[in-house]
Amino acid sequence: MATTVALSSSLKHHLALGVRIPQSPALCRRNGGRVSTFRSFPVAMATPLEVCVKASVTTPNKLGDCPFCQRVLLTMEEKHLPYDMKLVDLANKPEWFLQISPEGKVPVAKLDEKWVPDSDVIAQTLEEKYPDPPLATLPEKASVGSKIFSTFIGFLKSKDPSDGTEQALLNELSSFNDYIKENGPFINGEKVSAPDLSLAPKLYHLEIALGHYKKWSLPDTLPHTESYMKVGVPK
Ligand SMILES: N[C@@H](CCC(=O)N[C@@H](CS)C(=O)NCC(=O)O)C(=O)O
Repeated sequence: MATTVALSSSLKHHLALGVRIPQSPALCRRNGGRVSTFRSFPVAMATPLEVCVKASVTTPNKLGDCPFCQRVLLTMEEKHLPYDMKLVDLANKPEWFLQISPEGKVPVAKLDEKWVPDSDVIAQTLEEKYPDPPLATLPEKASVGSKIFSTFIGFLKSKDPSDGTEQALLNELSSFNDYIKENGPFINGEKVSAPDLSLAPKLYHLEIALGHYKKWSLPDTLPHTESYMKVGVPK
């Protein structure tokens, strides 16, 4: 399944393997604190899309742990769009960045000569401007798994083991498990779609953060969620 491999490869590169984007060294240039990276794709696009994303706090010149940025990059990858990635140190935001993102948030992408914030808006705009391959789903599918991230953050921040936050997360993961069992392997069935590109990076963060801070792991009772979490490529 070509798309499966593409998502797997993208996620591995972005998330698991030190977040490198497949690139030609000749196309990677560094200027000041910025790293500009773009891939060459066989698309009729003169200039790569510019996108500001979070820089790693531990490794210089690497993509950081922002699932919203990763969603935008994955969307560009799935749509075979060349992009020019600017890594932003969120602990020390440069002036050029604050001018294009007054709220100081990433991701921000330059679309039609305008800097556009927010991964929801960027993904939607990319879908409208570059409809091929289509990634949109029916509205009822677009919201599948959409409460997992907020319940994960609730549990992560919780200091009281009996406050119900773990159970709230388990309920969402369990609903997702049932959904994927019936409808998978991806949210829209056989093919990757926009909600997968939003959810997969968040599940990756969930696994790493809860494993590290709470010594928590997904229960064996959720095998479909687990296989989906294996870089978004269900077995
Ligand atoms: N709703 C926004 C959320 C973006 C967001 O919260 N980004 C975080 C990084 S993961 C950020 O830029 N935070 C600003 C900061 O840390 O100073 C989206 O979907 O793009």
